[in-house]
Amino acid sequence: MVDRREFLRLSAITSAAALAGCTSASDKVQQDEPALPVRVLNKPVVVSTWDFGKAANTAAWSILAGNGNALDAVEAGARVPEEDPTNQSVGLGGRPDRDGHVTLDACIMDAKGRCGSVAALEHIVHAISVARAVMEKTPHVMLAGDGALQFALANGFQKEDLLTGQSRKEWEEWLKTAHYAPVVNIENQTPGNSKDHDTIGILALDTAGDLGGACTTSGMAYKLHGRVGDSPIIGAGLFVDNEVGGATSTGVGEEVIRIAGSHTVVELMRQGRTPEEACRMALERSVRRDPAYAKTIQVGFLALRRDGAIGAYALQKGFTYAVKTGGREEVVAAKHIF
Ligand code: SD4
Repeated sequence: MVDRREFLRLSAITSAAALAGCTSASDKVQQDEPALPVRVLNKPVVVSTWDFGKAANTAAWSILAGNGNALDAVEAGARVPEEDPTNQSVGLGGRPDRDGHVTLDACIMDAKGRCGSVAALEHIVHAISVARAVMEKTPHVMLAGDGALQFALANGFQKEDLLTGQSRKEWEEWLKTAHYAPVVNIENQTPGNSKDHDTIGILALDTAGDLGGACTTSGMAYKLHGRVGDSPIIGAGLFVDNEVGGATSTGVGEEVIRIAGSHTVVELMRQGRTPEEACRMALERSVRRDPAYAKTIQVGFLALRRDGAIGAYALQKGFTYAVKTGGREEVVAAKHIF
């Protein structure tokens, strides 16, 4: 309950703020003074999770550099690992579930807050483009399983076998010792080895100042059939708010869903946190929630603020992200909590 004195005090603050004209959310972001050093980049800029994000950034850059829009750029970027059969956690060549099905999760979001998503989609290489078609051609946000496949086929996508010889071989090897429960943390088997963590989350800021984001994965290897991770869930694996910034995640999706990860990162940036602080503070929620569990899993967040500032943080060592802008192209190792 607000007493009369407190009410008058709040009213005075509100009127002073109104007189000063400082009510716009975008103004707040522009006025933010980062507490931690952040890289302030020129537009356009694209950032992606993991080392292989570099190739994705190159594809996205070819669109951004020609004044193309962020949505087209992130889709083009996400398609690169999707069609790479040597990448075993995204698209073609992805590791299957415990029953041998390669099932893909993907989502995409644009500057207007429009979004589309597919979950547990089989047989289609470019899940990200199906997600975009859901956004643009249906009144829905998310299609799952066979319905997503039927929608893709009806929209001209080709049906393909996504299980490559290498992924089949590894899965058959895994089956020799597999218990009924999926190996939840298989991605963390060799800490520090980035090849074991391969969801791509990609965020771009175009020359018009608009943001876009995409996230695509074959999910946790040897998961239960039907398992859906964070990557196709708007607010978990990806969130974009043009007034603030965008965020995306990689790692154990169950934990990212529990803390509504990417949305949490964006909301922390809205409150004035730098991208790096926002990523770290979101992870600290997981640590407070279950410290012992948090020590055993990997989760990484990557964020791009609407002014081009970027930041990332992970629970464990080994999370990297790729940055590309006019004068700069590099892969950066994220800070980590443990
Ligand atoms: C998932 N977040 O399906 C994904 C997997 C991942 O690095 O990001 N791996 O839970």
